[in-house]
Amino acid sequence: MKKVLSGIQPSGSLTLGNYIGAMKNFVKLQEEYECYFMVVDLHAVTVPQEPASLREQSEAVAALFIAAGIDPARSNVYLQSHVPQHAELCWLMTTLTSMGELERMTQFKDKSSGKDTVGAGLFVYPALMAADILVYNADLVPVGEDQKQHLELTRDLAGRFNHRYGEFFTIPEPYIPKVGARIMSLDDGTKKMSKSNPNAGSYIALLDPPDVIRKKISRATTDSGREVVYDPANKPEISNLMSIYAECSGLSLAEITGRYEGQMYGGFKKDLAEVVVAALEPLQERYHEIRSSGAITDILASGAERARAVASVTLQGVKDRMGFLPPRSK
Ligand code: ATP
Ligand code: LTN
Repeated sequence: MKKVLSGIQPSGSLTLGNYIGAMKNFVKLQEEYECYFMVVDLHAVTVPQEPASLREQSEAVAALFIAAGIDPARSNVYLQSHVPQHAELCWLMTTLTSMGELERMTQFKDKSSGKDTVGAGLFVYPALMAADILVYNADLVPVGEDQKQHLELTRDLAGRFNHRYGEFFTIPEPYIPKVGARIMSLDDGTKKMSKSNPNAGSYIALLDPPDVIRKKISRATTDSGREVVYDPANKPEISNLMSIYAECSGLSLAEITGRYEGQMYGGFKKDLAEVVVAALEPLQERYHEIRSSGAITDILASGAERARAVASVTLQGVKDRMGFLPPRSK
């Protein structure tokens, strides 16, 4: 069975961007693949995290995976830090990665710009992501558009290892949705919606109550003009809202354009708010059930156990090929 792997950082409250760009595809792919879905807590600490909120968000993200429809009996759901092989393989991967490659990563440039000090972990972040993927020999990696560059580096590193030490790693393919791969911020149609944006009005969190969702959508900035037409190059803001509508309702962009022909933004936004509220309602209900049941602890324990079994075999293979002596008992 082919393998799928992906991860989401517990660096804030998950947004509609995370859901549309990544999680929706996790749910779809679990039908046909052996799946590994991680809460990437080691990645989250590449920028400062408050310990109590890291603990809370790690469990919340895992519960949202399940609430979104990931079946823990079928897919492995776990925390990255519970599988130490990720960090160990990351170290080996950094030895294959050049400084120049890491300097070219746009996520690093965005997250480090304007900061007085930047942790080295933020710089080597892509080597950890490569280790995450390669340690299971994943075939497919469902992510949003912003992760494409990291995936390309992962493919290069896998190829480099194979070339130097002999065929070993599977070269993974990205799996990026056609619509919704880059949901934009509600306050700025040129920036991606992001859970770590300090302005909570810029994103819709999956756990936002209905009235908060309505308020955020009514305040979302829209392009000048009044027609509801999909034109991302010239009208990024209304086009973004239309993508959200399409992804939450199941209607196509053409159907939405037809439905709102000749109408103004106001009515469209009101309907959009109801479409989003209805799409998130069942997910929110399941989330609260899962959290109060306490089932997450066991789900994470068995997910990590299965993941460690696979990851340790790959890591041993890497170390053998690189020339590390195996530990021997006396
Ligand atoms: P942060 O702001 O803390 O960097 P983030 O909101 O960008 O976080 P990640 O944990 O980095 O979220 O991303 C998890 C997954 O969600 C990735 O596959 C990423 O590509 C996808 N994703 C994140 N934001 C969006 C977005 N605005 N549109 C589509 N997909 C997204
Ligand atoms: N860098 C990703 C999160 C991530 C990931 C992964 C995604 C960490 N490891 C492995 C896919 C596969 C991000 O979304 N910021």
